[in-house]
Amino acid sequence: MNVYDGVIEWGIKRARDSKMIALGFHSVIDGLVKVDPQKIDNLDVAIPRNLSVLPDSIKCIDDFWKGFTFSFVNGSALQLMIDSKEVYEWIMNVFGTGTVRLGGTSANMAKGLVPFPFERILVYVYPLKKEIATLFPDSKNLFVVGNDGLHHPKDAYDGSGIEAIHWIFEFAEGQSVTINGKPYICPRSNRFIASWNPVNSKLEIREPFRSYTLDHAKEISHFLISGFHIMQDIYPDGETIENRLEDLKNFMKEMRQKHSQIKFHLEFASIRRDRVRKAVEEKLFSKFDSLGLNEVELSWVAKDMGHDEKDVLNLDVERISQIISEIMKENLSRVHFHALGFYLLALKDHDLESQKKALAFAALAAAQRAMDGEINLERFRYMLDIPEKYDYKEWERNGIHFILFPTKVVPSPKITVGLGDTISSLGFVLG
Ligand code: 8BR
Repeated sequence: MNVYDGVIEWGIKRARDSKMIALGFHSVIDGLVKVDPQKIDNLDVAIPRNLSVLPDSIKCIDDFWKGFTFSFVNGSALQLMIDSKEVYEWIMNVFGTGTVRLGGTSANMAKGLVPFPFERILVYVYPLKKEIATLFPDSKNLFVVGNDGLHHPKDAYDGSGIEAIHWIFEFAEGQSVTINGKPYICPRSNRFIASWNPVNSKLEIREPFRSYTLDHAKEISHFLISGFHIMQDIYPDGETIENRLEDLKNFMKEMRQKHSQIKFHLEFASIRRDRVRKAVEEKLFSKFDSLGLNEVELSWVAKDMGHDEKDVLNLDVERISQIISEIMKENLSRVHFHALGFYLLALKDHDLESQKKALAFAALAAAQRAMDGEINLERFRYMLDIPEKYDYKEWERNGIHFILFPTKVVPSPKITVGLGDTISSLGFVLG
């Protein structure tokens, strides 16, 4: 039997039977800037050739250009946080906001889930200003917590302004910039992301969201948490990443006390700061039920554990499954690894049939979204004709069940941003 048989109808029914799904704590405005090299004068900057010489955040304008030229010259994607208000204001003056669109893991997940008949998708947005609220789709099953209960973001915003923005500087293969008097050609279309988000960098769970979710914990079946990649080692007021994660752990504990069946998923994303990443790995992994990550993210986790990151980047499934088994402690009973062409799912004590179908549904959604740019359930069935490149496999090791699930890959995708969020969120909530 084909692993995709009957999956579309199954997924729709499963979504219909759902309860409330909560998404926190990372919704933001993305500002898309298509870089025009003609407008960039000669840059006087030492081009960082590898990651180790890059600043781990942007503290001055020179750091901004270092990140920019690294991405441009090497053709590799990079995200850096902006730590200085002066740099934020400087970018705003020079580039403006660019074309704004909804971004951030939680908002991306919301966008990917609302087209399906889930009853209620609750998303955390702070600060909820007009600019971000109006970017959310007009879906009847999408909610934020307002001062008097649940509303669509457009019916609940409070004032206007942009307090957080993630700039995405896109450049195309073949573009040229002059650096230290010499021309450099961009080898591969790519992007450099510079994020300004001091209001959310502590991953605070603010009111009224906090009280609402605690009061309604019993109605929430799934809670997906992300936004760790914008956190800091030490904050200006002396608080540390470890203190901040303790606060999150306490919140989760309180939620579990009110609703023991609630399931928490951690979406990893690219956490560049070593101390933040290690704190998430050591303090949080074992407190979550489920974890989602891609090959680059798992390669960092592997490196932190003392393993060779290349095994992961080379998609050595045997090594990847060993590494995943090592992180599955305490609550963590599900790890969903996604790469181009296959997912690897590691499970302890789960209903395998629904987990497999959930992966298939997620794969169809990702392929359709890649092809058309937006989810359209009507077009899922066309994805069924795309042949898979891997063979389905299932095996067990040390009490962990592994599923290597072949996915559908669209030859010339319209978009690839946010696909990981779609894959992880659908796989988790439907599974
Ligand atoms: P991240 O957002 O975490 O990087 O995940 C991206 C995922 O999108 C990949 O792991 C892959 O599964 C999926 N994907 C990409 Br990239 N291109 C795709 C394509 N052309 N068709 C289907 N899925 C794709």
